[in-house]
Amino acid sequence: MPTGKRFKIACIGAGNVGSTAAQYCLDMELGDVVLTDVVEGMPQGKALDLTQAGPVRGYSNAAIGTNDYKDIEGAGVCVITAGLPRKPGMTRLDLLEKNGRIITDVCENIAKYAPESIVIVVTNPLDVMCYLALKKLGFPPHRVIGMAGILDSSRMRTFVAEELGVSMENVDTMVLGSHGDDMVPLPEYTTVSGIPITQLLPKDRVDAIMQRTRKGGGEIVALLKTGSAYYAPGASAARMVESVLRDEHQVLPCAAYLDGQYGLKDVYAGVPCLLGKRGVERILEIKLTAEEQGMLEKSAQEVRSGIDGLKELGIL
Ligand code: TXD
Repeated sequence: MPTGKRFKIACIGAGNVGSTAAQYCLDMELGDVVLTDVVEGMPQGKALDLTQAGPVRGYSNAAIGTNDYKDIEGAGVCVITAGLPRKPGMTRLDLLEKNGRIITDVCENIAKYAPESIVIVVTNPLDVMCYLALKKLGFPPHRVIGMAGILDSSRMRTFVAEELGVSMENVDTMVLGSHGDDMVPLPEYTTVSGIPITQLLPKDRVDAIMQRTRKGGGEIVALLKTGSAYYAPGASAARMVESVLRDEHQVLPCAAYLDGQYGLKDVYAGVPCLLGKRGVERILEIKLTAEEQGMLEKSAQEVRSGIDGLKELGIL
Protein backbone atom coordinates (compact mmCIF):
# COMPACT_ATOMS: atom_id res chain seq x y z
CA MET A 1 0.00 0.00 0.00
CA PRO A 2 1.53 3.31 -0.96
CA THR A 3 -0.31 5.55 1.50
CA GLY A 4 -1.59 3.18 4.13
CA LYS A 5 -5.11 3.85 2.83
CA ARG A 6 -7.11 0.79 1.80
CA PHE A 7 -8.38 1.18 -1.71
CA LYS A 8 -11.64 -0.39 -2.79
CA ILE A 9 -11.85 -2.18 -6.14
CA ALA A 10 -15.23 -3.27 -7.50
CA CYS A 11 -15.17 -6.27 -9.85
CA ILE A 12 -18.56 -6.24 -11.53
CA GLY A 13 -19.12 -9.70 -12.97
CA ALA A 14 -17.62 -12.45 -10.85
CA GLY A 15 -17.18 -14.99 -13.63
CA ASN A 16 -13.86 -16.22 -14.96
CA VAL A 17 -12.20 -12.91 -15.80
CA GLY A 18 -13.76 -10.94 -12.92
CA SER A 19 -12.72 -13.38 -10.22
CA THR A 20 -9.25 -13.83 -11.72
CA ALA A 21 -8.76 -10.05 -11.83
CA ALA A 22 -9.88 -9.99 -8.19
CA GLN A 23 -7.37 -12.68 -7.33
CA TYR A 24 -4.48 -10.75 -8.92
CA CYS A 25 -5.58 -7.47 -7.30
CA LEU A 26 -5.54 -9.12 -3.89
CA ASP A 27 -2.25 -10.89 -4.50
CA MET A 28 -0.69 -7.59 -5.63
CA GLU A 29 -2.09 -5.97 -2.42
CA LEU A 30 -3.86 -3.28 -4.41
CA GLY A 31 -6.85 -3.03 -2.09
CA ASP A 32 -10.03 -4.67 -0.86
CA VAL A 33 -12.19 -6.22 -3.56
CA VAL A 34 -15.97 -6.25 -3.95
CA LEU A 35 -17.14 -9.02 -6.28
CA THR A 36 -20.59 -8.28 -7.70
CA ASP A 37 -22.73 -10.56 -9.83
CA VAL A 38 -26.36 -11.31 -10.55
CA VAL A 39 -25.92 -14.98 -9.62
CA GLU A 40 -26.82 -15.46 -5.97
CA GLY A 41 -24.19 -17.00 -3.71
CA MET A 42 -21.47 -17.29 -6.35
CA PRO A 43 -19.68 -13.97 -5.69
CA GLN A 44 -20.09 -14.52 -1.94
CA GLY A 45 -18.53 -17.99 -2.19
CA LYS A 46 -15.64 -16.83 -4.37
CA ALA A 47 -14.99 -13.86 -2.08
CA LEU A 48 -14.75 -16.09 0.98
CA ASP A 49 -12.41 -18.40 -0.87
CA LEU A 50 -10.21 -15.49 -2.01
CA THR A 51 -10.08 -13.98 1.48
CA GLN A 52 -9.09 -17.35 2.91
CA ALA A 53 -6.15 -17.51 0.48
CA GLY A 54 -4.80 -14.33 2.15
CA PRO A 55 -3.03 -15.92 5.12
CA VAL A 56 -1.28 -18.36 2.79
CA ARG A 57 -0.33 -15.79 0.15
CA GLY A 58 0.50 -13.10 2.71
CA TYR A 59 -2.11 -10.47 1.91
CA SER A 60 -4.49 -8.97 4.43
CA ASN A 61 -6.92 -7.31 2.04
CA ALA A 62 -10.36 -8.82 2.02
CA ALA A 63 -12.87 -9.70 -0.65
CA ILE A 64 -16.61 -9.43 -0.21
CA GLY A 65 -19.18 -10.92 -2.54
CA THR A 66 -22.53 -9.33 -3.19
CA ASN A 67 -25.61 -9.09 -5.40
CA ASP A 68 -26.27 -5.54 -4.24
CA TYR A 69 -24.65 -2.59 -6.02
CA LYS A 70 -24.83 -0.56 -2.81
CA ASP A 71 -21.73 -2.44 -1.71
CA ILE A 72 -19.57 -0.83 -4.40
CA GLU A 73 -19.98 2.55 -2.72
CA GLY A 74 -16.61 4.30 -2.39
CA ALA A 75 -14.84 2.15 -4.99
CA GLY A 76 -11.88 3.94 -6.59
CA VAL A 77 -11.87 1.60 -9.57
CA CYS A 78 -14.65 -0.51 -11.11
CA VAL A 79 -13.67 -3.36 -13.41
CA ILE A 80 -16.60 -4.44 -15.62
CA THR A 81 -16.52 -8.03 -16.84
CA ALA A 82 -20.28 -8.60 -16.61
CA GLY A 83 -21.70 -10.02 -19.79
CA LEU A 84 -21.91 -13.04 -21.99
CA PRO A 85 -19.29 -14.49 -24.26
CA ARG A 86 -20.42 -15.20 -27.83
CA LYS A 87 -21.97 -18.67 -27.95
CA PRO A 88 -22.37 -20.91 -31.01
CA GLY A 89 -25.35 -19.76 -33.09
CA MET A 90 -25.27 -16.27 -31.62
CA THR A 91 -24.75 -13.44 -34.07
CA ARG A 92 -22.56 -10.43 -33.35
CA LEU A 93 -25.75 -8.38 -33.14
CA ASP A 94 -27.25 -10.75 -30.55
CA LEU A 95 -24.15 -10.30 -28.41
CA LEU A 96 -24.25 -6.56 -28.93
CA GLU A 97 -27.83 -6.45 -27.70
CA LYS A 98 -27.36 -8.76 -24.68
CA ASN A 99 -24.13 -7.19 -23.46
CA GLY A 100 -25.35 -3.71 -24.38
CA ARG A 101 -28.29 -4.13 -22.00
CA ILE A 102 -26.06 -5.55 -19.25
CA ILE A 103 -23.51 -2.71 -19.57
CA THR A 104 -26.35 -0.17 -19.45
CA ASP A 105 -27.62 -1.64 -16.18
CA VAL A 106 -24.12 -1.89 -14.69
CA CYS A 107 -23.26 1.69 -15.63
CA GLU A 108 -26.45 3.13 -14.14
CA ASN A 109 -25.43 1.54 -10.86
CA ILE A 110 -21.81 2.68 -11.05
CA ALA A 111 -22.97 6.24 -11.74
CA LYS A 112 -25.21 6.00 -8.69
CA TYR A 113 -22.89 4.34 -6.19
CA ALA A 114 -19.34 5.04 -7.37
CA PRO A 115 -19.63 8.32 -9.29
CA GLU A 116 -15.98 9.27 -8.76
CA SER A 117 -14.50 5.95 -9.85
CA ILE A 118 -12.25 5.10 -12.77
CA VAL A 119 -14.00 2.47 -14.89
CA ILE A 120 -12.14 -0.31 -16.68
CA VAL A 121 -14.30 -2.10 -19.25
CA VAL A 122 -13.46 -5.70 -20.22
CA THR A 123 -16.75 -6.97 -21.67
CA ASN A 124 -16.87 -7.71 -25.41
CA PRO A 125 -17.25 -6.32 -28.02
CA LEU A 126 -14.72 -4.28 -26.09
CA ASP A 127 -14.36 -0.98 -27.91
CA VAL A 128 -18.09 -0.67 -28.55
CA MET A 129 -18.91 -1.46 -24.90
CA CYS A 130 -16.40 1.25 -23.83
CA TYR A 131 -18.26 3.81 -25.94
CA LEU A 132 -21.61 2.69 -24.53
CA ALA A 133 -20.25 2.82 -20.96
CA LEU A 134 -18.94 6.35 -21.55
CA LYS A 135 -22.37 7.52 -22.71
CA LYS A 136 -24.31 5.75 -19.97
CA LEU A 137 -21.97 6.80 -17.16
CA GLY A 138 -21.71 10.42 -18.22
CA PHE A 139 -18.13 10.44 -16.86
CA PRO A 140 -15.33 12.36 -18.55
CA PRO A 141 -13.59 10.13 -21.14
CA HIS A 142 -10.32 9.88 -19.20
CA ARG A 143 -12.21 7.89 -16.52
CA VAL A 144 -13.59 5.22 -18.88
CA ILE A 145 -10.91 2.90 -20.26
CA GLY A 146 -10.94 -0.47 -22.00
CA MET A 147 -8.69 -3.46 -21.40
CA ALA A 148 -7.46 -5.33 -24.48
CA GLY A 149 -4.10 -4.01 -25.68
CA ILE A 150 -2.18 -5.21 -22.63
CA LEU A 151 -3.54 -8.70 -23.18
CA ASP A 152 -2.86 -8.71 -26.92
CA SER A 153 0.64 -7.29 -26.33
CA SER A 154 1.35 -9.84 -23.62
CA ARG A 155 0.37 -12.63 -25.98
CA MET A 156 2.68 -11.26 -28.63
CA ARG A 157 5.51 -10.97 -26.07
CA THR A 158 5.20 -14.66 -25.23
CA PHE A 159 5.24 -15.65 -28.92
CA VAL A 160 8.35 -13.54 -29.62
CA ALA A 161 10.17 -14.88 -26.56
CA GLU A 162 9.33 -18.44 -27.54
CA GLU A 163 10.46 -17.93 -31.14
CA LEU A 164 13.80 -16.41 -30.15
CA GLY A 165 14.40 -18.44 -26.98
CA VAL A 166 14.80 -15.24 -24.93
CA SER A 167 13.36 -14.19 -21.59
CA MET A 168 9.81 -12.88 -21.82
CA GLU A 169 10.90 -10.03 -19.55
CA ASN A 170 13.21 -8.72 -22.29
CA VAL A 171 10.44 -8.49 -24.87
CA ASP A 172 8.40 -5.35 -25.19
CA THR A 173 5.63 -4.64 -27.66
CA MET A 174 2.58 -2.55 -28.51
CA VAL A 175 -0.62 -3.83 -30.04
CA LEU A 176 -3.05 -1.07 -31.00
CA GLY A 177 -6.46 -0.85 -32.69
CA SER A 178 -9.60 -2.67 -31.70
CA HIS A 179 -9.75 -5.97 -29.85
CA GLY A 180 -10.39 -8.54 -32.55
CA ASP A 181 -9.20 -9.50 -35.99
CA ASP A 182 -8.55 -5.84 -36.80
CA MET A 183 -5.99 -5.31 -34.04
CA VAL A 184 -2.75 -3.64 -35.11
CA PRO A 185 0.47 -5.30 -33.86
CA LEU A 186 3.48 -3.01 -34.34
CA PRO A 187 6.66 -4.90 -35.27
CA GLU A 188 8.80 -1.71 -35.32
CA TYR A 189 7.91 -1.15 -31.70
CA THR A 190 8.51 -4.77 -30.73
CA THR A 191 11.92 -5.10 -29.16
CA VAL A 192 14.15 -7.54 -27.32
CA SER A 193 16.18 -5.47 -24.84
CA GLY A 194 15.80 -2.51 -27.17
CA ILE A 195 16.59 -4.40 -30.40
CA PRO A 196 13.69 -4.30 -32.90
CA ILE A 197 12.55 -7.84 -33.79
CA THR A 198 12.68 -6.85 -37.44
CA GLN A 199 16.48 -7.11 -37.00
CA LEU A 200 16.28 -10.49 -35.31
CA LEU A 201 13.66 -12.38 -37.31
CA PRO A 202 12.87 -12.74 -41.01
CA LYS A 203 9.69 -11.02 -42.24
CA ASP A 204 7.72 -14.25 -42.63
CA ARG A 205 8.30 -15.16 -38.97
CA VAL A 206 7.32 -11.65 -37.83
CA ASP A 207 4.15 -11.92 -39.94
CA ALA A 208 3.36 -15.34 -38.48
CA ILE A 209 3.72 -13.98 -34.92
CA MET A 210 1.44 -11.04 -35.72
CA GLN A 211 -1.12 -13.40 -37.18
CA ARG A 212 -1.00 -15.70 -34.15
CA THR A 213 -1.44 -12.64 -31.93
CA ARG A 214 -4.56 -11.60 -33.87
CA LYS A 215 -6.00 -15.07 -33.40
CA GLY A 216 -4.69 -15.46 -29.83
CA GLY A 217 -8.10 -15.39 -28.15
CA GLY A 218 -9.59 -17.85 -30.65
CA GLU A 219 -6.70 -20.28 -30.16
CA ILE A 220 -7.59 -20.55 -26.47
CA VAL A 221 -11.35 -20.76 -27.09
CA ALA A 222 -10.75 -23.67 -29.49
CA LEU A 223 -8.81 -25.53 -26.80
CA LEU A 224 -11.06 -24.73 -23.84
CA LYS A 225 -14.29 -25.36 -25.79
CA THR A 226 -16.48 -24.04 -22.94
CA GLY A 227 -15.26 -20.47 -22.51
CA SER A 228 -12.54 -17.99 -23.25
CA ALA A 229 -9.22 -16.99 -21.69
CA TYR A 230 -9.17 -15.55 -18.21
CA TYR A 231 -5.74 -15.73 -16.56
CA ALA A 232 -3.98 -13.28 -18.88
CA PRO A 233 -7.11 -11.08 -19.21
CA GLY A 234 -7.47 -10.99 -15.40
CA ALA A 235 -3.77 -10.15 -14.97
CA SER A 236 -4.03 -7.42 -17.61
CA ALA A 237 -7.01 -5.79 -15.90
CA ALA A 238 -5.16 -5.91 -12.56
CA ARG A 239 -2.15 -4.21 -14.16
CA MET A 240 -4.41 -1.30 -15.16
CA VAL A 241 -5.90 -1.13 -11.66
CA GLU A 242 -2.36 -1.02 -10.26
CA SER A 243 -1.24 1.86 -12.46
CA VAL A 244 -4.36 3.86 -11.57
CA LEU A 245 -4.54 3.25 -7.82
CA ARG A 246 -0.81 3.66 -7.30
CA ASP A 247 -0.65 6.55 -9.76
CA GLU A 248 2.24 4.80 -11.47
CA HIS A 249 2.06 6.50 -14.86
CA GLN A 250 2.72 3.26 -16.67
CA VAL A 251 2.49 3.52 -20.45
CA LEU A 252 0.16 0.74 -21.52
CA PRO A 253 -1.90 0.06 -24.65
CA CYS A 254 -5.54 0.59 -23.64
CA ALA A 255 -8.79 1.36 -25.39
CA ALA A 256 -9.25 5.11 -24.99
CA TYR A 257 -11.73 7.67 -26.25
CA LEU A 258 -10.19 9.48 -29.19
CA ASP A 259 -10.95 13.09 -29.86
CA GLY A 260 -8.78 13.74 -32.88
CA GLN A 261 -5.74 11.69 -31.87
CA TYR A 262 -4.50 9.49 -34.72
CA GLY A 263 -6.95 11.40 -36.93
CA LEU A 264 -9.91 9.64 -35.25
CA LYS A 265 -12.80 11.31 -33.49
CA ASP A 266 -15.62 10.15 -31.21
CA VAL A 267 -14.59 6.51 -31.14
CA TYR A 268 -12.65 4.10 -28.93
CA ALA A 269 -9.46 2.38 -30.09
CA GLY A 270 -6.41 0.83 -28.51
CA VAL A 271 -3.61 3.40 -28.24
CA PRO A 272 -0.63 3.92 -25.88
CA CYS A 273 -1.96 5.53 -22.71
CA LEU A 274 -0.30 6.89 -19.63
CA LEU A 275 -2.37 5.56 -16.74
CA GLY A 276 -2.47 7.33 -13.42
CA LYS A 277 -4.90 8.34 -10.71
CA ARG A 278 -7.05 10.36 -13.12
CA GLY A 279 -7.30 7.35 -15.45
CA VAL A 280 -5.94 8.14 -18.91
CA GLU A 281 -3.60 11.00 -18.02
CA ARG A 282 -2.29 11.26 -21.57
CA ILE A 283 -2.56 9.53 -24.93
CA LEU A 284 0.78 9.12 -26.66
CA GLU A 285 0.73 9.64 -30.41
CA ILE A 286 3.44 7.55 -32.01
CA LYS A 287 4.52 7.43 -35.62
CA LEU A 288 2.76 4.73 -37.61
CA THR A 289 3.44 3.51 -41.12
CA ALA A 290 0.77 4.29 -43.72
CA GLU A 291 -0.28 0.63 -43.58
CA GLU A 292 -0.60 0.66 -39.78
CA GLN A 293 -2.55 3.94 -39.87
CA GLY A 294 -4.87 2.36 -42.45
CA MET A 295 -5.37 -0.68 -40.21
CA LEU A 296 -6.13 1.57 -37.23
CA GLU A 297 -8.72 3.43 -39.28
CA LYS A 298 -10.26 0.16 -40.43
CA SER A 299 -10.55 -1.06 -36.87
CA ALA A 300 -12.16 2.25 -35.83
CA GLN A 301 -14.62 1.77 -38.68
CA GLU A 302 -15.59 -1.63 -37.26
CA VAL A 303 -16.16 -0.05 -33.86
CA ARG A 304 -18.33 2.63 -35.46
CA SER A 305 -20.52 0.01 -37.11
CA GLY A 306 -20.99 -1.61 -33.67
CA ILE A 307 -21.98 1.79 -32.26
CA ASP A 308 -24.49 2.17 -35.11
CA GLY A 309 -25.81 -1.29 -34.25
CA LEU A 310 -26.46 -0.14 -30.68
CA LYS A 311 -28.30 2.90 -32.01
CA GLU A 312 -30.48 0.71 -34.24
CA LEU A 313 -31.31 -1.45 -31.23
CA GLY A 314 -32.31 1.67 -29.29
CA ILE A 315 -29.68 1.00 -26.62
CA LEU A 316 -27.70 4.14 -27.42
O1 TXD B 1 -9.51 -8.58 -23.79
C1 TXD B 1 -10.67 -8.53 -23.42
N1 TXD B 1 -11.28 -7.36 -23.33
C2 TXD B 1 -11.40 -9.76 -23.09
C3 TXD B 1 -12.85 -9.71 -23.04
C4 TXD B 1 -10.72 -10.93 -22.66
C5 TXD B 1 -11.41 -11.98 -22.12
C6 TXD B 1 -12.86 -11.96 -21.96
N2 TXD B 1 -13.52 -10.88 -22.61
C7 TXD B 1 -14.95 -10.68 -22.37
O2 TXD B 1 -15.18 -10.44 -20.98
C8 TXD B 1 -15.85 -11.87 -22.68
O3 TXD B 1 -16.13 -11.96 -24.06
C9 TXD B 1 -17.08 -11.49 -21.87
O4 TXD B 1 -17.85 -10.52 -22.58
C10 TXD B 1 -16.50 -10.84 -20.61
C11 TXD B 1 -16.46 -11.76 -19.39
O5 TXD B 1 -15.78 -12.95 -19.70
P1 TXD B 1 -15.77 -14.18 -18.66
O6 TXD B 1 -14.94 -15.24 -19.25
O7 TXD B 1 -15.45 -13.67 -17.30
O8 TXD B 1 -17.31 -14.61 -18.70
P2 TXD B 1 -18.14 -15.38 -17.57
O9 TXD B 1 -17.24 -16.32 -16.82
O10 TXD B 1 -19.35 -15.90 -18.23
O11 TXD B 1 -18.54 -14.22 -16.54
C12 TXD B 1 -19.45 -13.20 -16.82
C13 TXD B 1 -20.22 -12.94 -15.56
C14 TXD B 1 -21.12 -14.10 -15.12
O12 TXD B 1 -20.77 -14.51 -13.81
C15 TXD B 1 -22.53 -13.49 -15.16
O13 TXD B 1 -23.38 -14.00 -14.13
C16 TXD B 1 -22.21 -12.03 -14.93
O14 TXD B 1 -21.07 -11.79 -15.75
N3 TXD B 1 -23.30 -11.10 -15.28
C17 TXD B 1 -23.56 -9.99 -14.56
N4 TXD B 1 -22.96 -9.48 -13.48
C18 TXD B 1 -23.47 -8.33 -12.98
N5 TXD B 1 -24.51 -7.68 -13.52
C19 TXD B 1 -25.13 -8.16 -14.63
N6 TXD B 1 -26.18 -7.50 -15.16
C20 TXD B 1 -24.66 -9.38 -15.19
N7 TXD B 1 -25.03 -10.13 -16.24
C21 TXD B 1 -24.19 -11.18 -16.30
